[in-house]
Amino acid sequence: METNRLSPTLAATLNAQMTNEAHNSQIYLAYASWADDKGYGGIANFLFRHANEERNHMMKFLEYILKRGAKVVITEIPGPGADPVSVNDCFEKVFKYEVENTTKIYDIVNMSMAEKDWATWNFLQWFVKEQTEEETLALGLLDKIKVAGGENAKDDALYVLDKELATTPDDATLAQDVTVEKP
Ligand code: OFO
Repeated sequence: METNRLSPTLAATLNAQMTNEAHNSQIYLAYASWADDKGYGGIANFLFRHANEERNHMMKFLEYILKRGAKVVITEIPGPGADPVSVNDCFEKVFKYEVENTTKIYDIVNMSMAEKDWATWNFLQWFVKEQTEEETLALGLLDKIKVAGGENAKDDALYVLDKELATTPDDATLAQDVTVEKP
């Protein structure tokens, strides 16, 4: 009896996305280690927390594939690439990777819609929202570093930014959660 509820194409794509999320976790881990090595403990703390988030995303894909009766395929995880060259470069890269991941999620949403696999479509909506949040967060970080002077940010501005990031929450407020009283 056939118990697999995912098409071969979707199963392969969801497996690839699972590895992608693990790859993103490696990137955050590498950038966090770079930041810590440079003396930015607050930025490192923020990035280490995000490495965990990406790892959680990986687990969500893994569980979903299993729960739909398909096979999970664990492969090697690609390396994170070169270290950032500055705090500004670090945040620009974080934003770029988040946008790239959003595009990947949207592609799978399109595939699930084309297949009329509404369970997968529904599962992916969590990630659509999550990516909106993460892009908002990354954009907020880019704004902060821009205000601090971007590539030319001075040590005292970076010191303040570093302190702030140690306690910056993991989640950004989404536009749909804003009210007149709480803009
Ligand atoms: Fe997995 O959330 Fe961003 O990339």
